[in-house]
Amino acid sequence: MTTLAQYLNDHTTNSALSDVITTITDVGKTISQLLRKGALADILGEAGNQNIQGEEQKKLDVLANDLLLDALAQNPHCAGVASEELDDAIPAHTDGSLLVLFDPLDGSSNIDINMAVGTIFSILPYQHQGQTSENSDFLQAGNQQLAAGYLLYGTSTMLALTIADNVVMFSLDPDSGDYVLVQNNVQIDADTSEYSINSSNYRYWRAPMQQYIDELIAGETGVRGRDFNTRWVAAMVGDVHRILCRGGLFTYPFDTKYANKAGKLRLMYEANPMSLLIERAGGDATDAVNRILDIAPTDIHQRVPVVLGSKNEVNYVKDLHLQHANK
Ligand code: AFP
Repeated sequence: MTTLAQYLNDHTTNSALSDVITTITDVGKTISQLLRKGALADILGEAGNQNIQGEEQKKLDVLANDLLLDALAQNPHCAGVASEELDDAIPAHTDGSLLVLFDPLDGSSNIDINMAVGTIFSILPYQHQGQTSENSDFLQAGNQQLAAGYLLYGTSTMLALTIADNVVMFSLDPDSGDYVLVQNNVQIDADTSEYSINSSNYRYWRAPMQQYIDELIAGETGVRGRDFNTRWVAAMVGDVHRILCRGGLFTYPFDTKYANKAGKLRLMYEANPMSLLIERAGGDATDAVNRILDIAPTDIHQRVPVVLGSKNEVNYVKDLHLQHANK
């Protein structure tokens, strides 16, 4: 049995990185315990305010956010923290070497119905040690991430993590309180017959995405010549976890539903960390055409269309978009 502590000890010489990952995953244990108690811990329901994205916050969004902020503020390696729930990044220790970004509680609409939710995190290097960190320090492309991962609070609590080139999964043992390695070197098949999309937005998509989904629905009667199946967890953590386990394609594409949103997902808190996991597991992650990890961010809260998962399927979507662009 390899615990997370042993794994970090064996796989990175960056003790600051290990320490920050430990801080985040320790908070994950607390969030997991709160979720197990559910209504009994008075954590369900609305918080009564909105976040920077204009979204209603749940009590657990606020609680998970505060728990992570408090813990990371005490970690001397953390130079600053940016959260999906905060207007601006918060500076921490000027001597810290790391910046942490997180979505404290992904899949908020699942909280009150006892379905899977998660915490997503991304860790970047801090370039200006000795100075107070600012929003602009976080504006690094996803390919600069030193580590990324998520905690999935499902039927069991799992941690998916990538440091160096490897993607690994741990299960939280509720008896010992340890994260125990359950899968090393996670790899995704290049082909799949499973896809995830919120089809209720169909009329807001661009033509190539509509064509793609039409082809999948036509199945063996259409150009793809085989049937496809749909799954939608409504928490990206859940959908990405399924893809890491058995392949698939996940997309939250560009849509025109809201004028100011290029799709729904956040580049820094959702798309980048998930893209690093998926790419390192042998998949691809694009905004339909371009590699997500190479996007130069201009705003810590910017949104990006996301198409990720099994390589051949992601490339199929890309080809359709390029064909339409060249018409
Ligand atoms: P929250 O960030 O509000 O928890 O939303 C979750 C999410 O960003 C992502 O995890 C899901 O895939 C997606 O939203 C679900 O969106 P729809 O409600 O539009 O299906």
